Order: sequence, then structure tokens, then C-alpha cells
Amino acid sequence: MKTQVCIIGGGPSGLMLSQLLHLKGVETILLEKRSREYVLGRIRAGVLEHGFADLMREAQCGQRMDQEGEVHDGFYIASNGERMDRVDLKKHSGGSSVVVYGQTEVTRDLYEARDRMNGAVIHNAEDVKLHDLTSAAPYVTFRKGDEIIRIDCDYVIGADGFHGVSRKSIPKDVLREYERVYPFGWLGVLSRTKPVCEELIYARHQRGFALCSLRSQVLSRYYIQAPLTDSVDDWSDDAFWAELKRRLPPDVAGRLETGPSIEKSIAPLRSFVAEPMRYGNLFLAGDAAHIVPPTGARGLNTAASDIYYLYHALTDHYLKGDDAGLENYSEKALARVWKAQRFSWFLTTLLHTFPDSTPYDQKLQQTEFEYLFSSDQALGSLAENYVGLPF
Ligand code: RFL
Ligand code: PHB
Repeated sequence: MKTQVCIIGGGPSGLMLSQLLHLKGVETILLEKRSREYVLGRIRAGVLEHGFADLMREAQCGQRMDQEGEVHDGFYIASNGERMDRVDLKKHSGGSSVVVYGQTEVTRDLYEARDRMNGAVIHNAEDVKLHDLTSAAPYVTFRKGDEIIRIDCDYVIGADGFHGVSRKSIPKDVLREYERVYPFGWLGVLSRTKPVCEELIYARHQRGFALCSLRSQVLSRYYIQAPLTDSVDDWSDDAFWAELKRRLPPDVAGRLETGPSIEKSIAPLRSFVAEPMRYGNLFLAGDAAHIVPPTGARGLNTAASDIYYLYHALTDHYLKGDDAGLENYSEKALARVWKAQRFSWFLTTLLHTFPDSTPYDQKLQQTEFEYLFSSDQALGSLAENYVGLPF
């Protein structure tokens, strides 16, 4: 097989790039290790910044998002079950907002668009291997059943997530990795219940952080901070609801509608960046190159800026013969990636209970929190980062 751009990974990053390139007449083949059902079964992000929403529209995939997604102009931060302050995103960011629309739906819309355009998306591609990445003729091999298939291409895009093969194909002496692992995880529950609040509530509490989020008016998504040693089996639905209620202000807890969980999962919190994001003719994008803790809702949104830069770089190459975008991709993408890292670290530190924190750390955290709600500049900084810094 032969194509211009071979994309590894059928998550939102890979699908979005293949769809955008297709619309400009650039050929792609996308290889996904799992089945479509498996990919669509993963419950992940819920909040899309306006830049991501614009990219969905440009990819001609924004229709359902615009109909069913909810535009949120603000969110709440609750503290120790006592106060609950609203962050007015629209006011403090100068008019922007976010869209609450699940990653599962984003991915479904992108798959459907790829189907409509007869996009080459190959599922259950096993043993994907990247070859001759620093040559002018790189190629990718994969196994489908007993057959080994080879794809010759100009460029390889590594959009295969944190555990993918692409980043691992870059020699260790070329790649520099930066990492912070947080000493806790998030236990998440999806339930077919009415959300407790029309906007998100981020709750800091001595017992640990909690988040009330939603997917629609009948589908709620809740999270609680949990020790890394806990597993999903340690948490019955009843135990989850009881712990969530303890961490929310009493009036919110009193209104919380509970019900059976339809999905329950635990995710560790980690910050990670790999530099550079290019090796020869391989370009990394999204979680393959960087991850953030979910606190600031940045992960998918940071992937979006990588895709935006790559989309323009590759179309400039194929349509105008201009390689400047490819040459400076890594530097440009990383500048925005690090800003998302900073913001996610800030919000994670502000809102979580750290097992090893000293009384000094606790005083600083409380002071940071009080400062936030006493300063329009501090709220402006929070809001401009939450709605998404410009690409
Ligand atoms: P993905 O989604 O991990 O997709 C990568 C795809 O590559 C496939 N793959 C391979 N394919 C071929 N060969 C191989 N060897 C392969 N290895 C892997 C995988 O099967 C997969 O389909 O990466 P992508 O596309 O870069 O997208 C990134 C986002 O998924 C991620 O950043 C977000 O989900 C992070 N995130 C959030 N981001 C937000 O912007 N807003 C949020 O509100 C938000 N909430 C979250 C989140 C992530 C969470 N978890 C579980 C980590 C909430 C949670 C709980
Ligand atoms: C979610 O709804 O899954 C969600 C929302 C906001 C976050 C993280 C996750 O910051």
C-alpha cells in the first residue's frame, strides 16, 4: 500500500488530522490497534475549548456537537463544603466559553465523517512498526491476521496515545522525557441521572478533590480523588456516592441524584512531555507526546493545537511546497504544550489534597485559593487558560 501520510492511532487526534487532510486532498491511511467498539467504549474528556470546537466545524464534523453539546459560560469551585464561588468564564476571558460534549461523541462523529468520505481507516492493526524514519522513504508495517502489510509513505504521524509505539520508535538518546506522577488518581462514575448542577463543580475538600461534570441533562459524570492503591472493585456504587456527598457543600449533596453506575474507572494523574515532537519524518501529536492530569480539562484540547499545526504544515507542504511549518512544528507545538502543563499543574495543586503536604503547603494552598477569588487578574488568568490559549 502507498499513501502520503500514514497516521498511527484512531483516537480523536489521528481521526481529526486524517479528516482535515482529506478535505484538502491530502491522502492518508490510518491504523488503529483496537476495534471501533473498543475505542468508542472509552469514557474520557468532557470539556472542549472553543478552538477544538472550531476545528470540529472545519473538519465538517460540528453539526451534532452544535446541536447537542452544551455551551458553558462558567463553572463553580467549592471549598471544604463551605463556600462555592462561580468562575465567570465569559466575563473573565473576554467573551469565550467552552462546550460540554463527550470525547466519545467527538470520536463517533469523526469516524462517521471518515466513513462518509471512504477514508482509509484500518482497525485491529497489530504489531505496527515504523521503519526508516530518517530516510526520504519511511514505511510502516502491521499485521492483520496472518498477513504482514507494508505502507510506503512520505510522513508518519504518531497519534497513538501515551502507550503507543510511535514515541518508542525514537531513539532514547534523541528523546528527552519530563514527568511528574501525582500520588493519587481519579475514580470516575458515569450514571444515567440528572446532573446535580447545570455547570461543572470542582470541589476541594480535606478528604480529597471531587468533580461534578455531565454529558447531557440525563447523563452525569462524577469523579473523586482516590489513593493509587485503590481499585474499582474497592468502591461499590453506594460507597462512591457517600464519599462524593461528603466532599460537596451540604445543599449540593442534598440535591445529588444517585443511581447505578454505567461505567466506573480509575485513572492515575500524571504530567508528561516528550521532546522533540519530531524525529526525521515522524511527527508526534496528542497524548503520544504529552499528557496532563485531567483537572484543567486540557488533554484533548492540547492535542487539538498539535493537529492544527500539523494540518497547516502538511497542507503548506503539499499544496504550496512550503516546509516552514514542518520545520518548526516541534518548537511551536511544545510552546503551547508547556503552557497547558503549567495550567494543569496549577489547578491540580490548588484543588487536591496531597498526602505528604506540610502545614506550610496547606496554608499556601488556602492563600492561593483566597487570592484567586479576590483578584480579577487571577480570575482572568484562570479563565483564559480554561477556555484555551490561542493556537
Ligand atoms: P488517544 O485517545 O489515547 O488515542 C490513541 C489511539 O491510538 C491507539 N493505539 C494504537 N494504534 C495503532 N498501533 C498502536 N501500537 C497503538 N497504540 C495505541 C489507541 O487504541 C487509541 O485509539 O490519544 P489522542 O487521540 O491523542 O487523544 C487524547 C485524549 O484522548 C486525551 O488527551 C483526553 O482524553 C484527556 N482528558 C481530557 N481532555 C480534555 O481536553 N478535556 C477533558 O475534560 C478531559 N478529561 C481526560 C479527561 C482523560 C481522562 N483519562 C481517562 C486519562 C478525563 C479522564 C478521566
Ligand atoms: C469530564 O467531564 O470528564 C471532565 C470535565 C472536566 C475536567 C475533567 C473531566 O476537568
